[in-house]
Amino acid sequence: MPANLTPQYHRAEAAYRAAESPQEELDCLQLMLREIPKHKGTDKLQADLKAKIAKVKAEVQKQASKPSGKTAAKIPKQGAGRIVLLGPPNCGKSQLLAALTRAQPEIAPYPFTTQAPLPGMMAYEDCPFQLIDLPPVTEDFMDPATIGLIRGADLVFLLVDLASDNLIEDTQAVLDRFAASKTRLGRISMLDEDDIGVSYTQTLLVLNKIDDPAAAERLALLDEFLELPFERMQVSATQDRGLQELRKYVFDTLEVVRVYTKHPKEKEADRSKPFTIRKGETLFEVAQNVHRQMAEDLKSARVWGSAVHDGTLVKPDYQPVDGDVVELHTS
Ligand SMILES: Nc1nc2c(ncn2[C@@H]2O[C@H](COP(=O)(O)OP(=O)(O)O)[C@@H](O)[C@H]2O)c(=O)[nH]1
Ligand SMILES: [Mg+2]
Repeated sequence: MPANLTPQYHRAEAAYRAAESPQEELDCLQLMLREIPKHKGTDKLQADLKAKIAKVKAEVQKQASKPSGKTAAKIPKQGAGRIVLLGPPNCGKSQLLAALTRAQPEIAPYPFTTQAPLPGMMAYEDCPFQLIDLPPVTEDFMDPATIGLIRGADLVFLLVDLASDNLIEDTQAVLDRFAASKTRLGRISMLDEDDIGVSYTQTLLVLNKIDDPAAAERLALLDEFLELPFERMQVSATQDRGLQELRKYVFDTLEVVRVYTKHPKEKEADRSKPFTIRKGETLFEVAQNVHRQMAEDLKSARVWGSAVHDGTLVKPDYQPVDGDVVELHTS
């Protein structure tokens, strides 16, 4: 029997995939259990959810009973998506953050200069994305915040240092960290169908330092020894090579749709800042970005854009396309 899961369920599931802490996971799982249609076709899924809830509850309690040490302050999400920079020491994570954003991380030719996750905003045209520079990952070290940040991210940049003769071991060490964890690096972001605890975050292999004279040779070696089943791009963070392509990749891959709002009393749309949603989302999500109350009150809208005639009257479930101008009506 088909499960016929509702949009509400899928939304809760998407939030669960990206939950950054056991408490968040628990909240999402409980919402999923509430939203799941209760019939024979979902019996197994309901049982799985209940088992998962019991397990995560135990995790939450274990955490609560620990003396609260230094739990890093949560970095609020900003922009049209979050990308985290993952890699071994010295591969150029901080340099890349500095090249793509206005953040000013410490950059140095020795390891462990970056001690805490550091965010910055990267723009593709008028669309902002949040980049987070992470402390390095090695065989012996991983910052405790890293797992949650990866799980909650829309995209991981896995950096490889094409100027390092240790690139194979260093990259292997990073991959090993995630191979058996419940947060994994994947070709796409998704939940594992057979084990609902396991969450994959879409990963792009960012081959950095292509300006190094031996970069191509090292890359050939890397491919010979490691299976890296991700899409990839080659860049030089210091020489600004491949960076515009990288920005565009993020925009395209996250399927961002920019919507500009227009006030009914005004002729022109406000072009200063787009509201951003994902392909497949609706005017309801646009209105949510404007104001929570706006979303509740949204009745209809007029749309100017490439997919409709100018000023077409649409319902809140209309799915905007990139560049649409919308006039939201609450009455
Ligand atoms: N040649 C070259 N060096 C780079 C590039 N990106 C970073 N570096 C250098 O690599 C070293 C480590 O960079 P950093 O960003 O601190 O690495 P992190 O530990 O991954 O944050 C610094 O000396 C950077 O200047 C690049 O594209 N080409
Ligand atoms: Mg660094």
